[in-house]
Amino acid sequence: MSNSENNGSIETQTISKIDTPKMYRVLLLNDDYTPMDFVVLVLKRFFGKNDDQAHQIMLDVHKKGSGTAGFFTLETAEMKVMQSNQFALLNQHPLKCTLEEAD
Ligand code: TYC
Repeated sequence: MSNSENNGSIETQTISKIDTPKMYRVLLLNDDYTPMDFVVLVLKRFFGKNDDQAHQIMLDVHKKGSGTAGFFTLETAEMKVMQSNQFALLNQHPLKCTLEEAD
């Protein structure tokens, strides 16, 4: 039953599991060798960040060891991880991207 067809006055707030797919956090991991500008480029190219956002996230990862590039459904998260890791490999940087289930 949808929220609006409960033939009554009280609007229920039931949201089915089908409507709320699990979300996944895509993480960037720090390392000592990948140039900062390359990390910024990855965030802009694959995660749709602007220059300021990308710099902020990169610095956060640099200081804390890891940081969030974005939240996506599993298919999209897996694709972003693959693209980022492949791009890093191609450019011979050790940058690693991974994903985890978000809560
Ligand atoms: N720590 C790297 C450096 O000092 C920069 C860096 C930031 C690398 C974020 C990876 O995910 C990363 N050049």
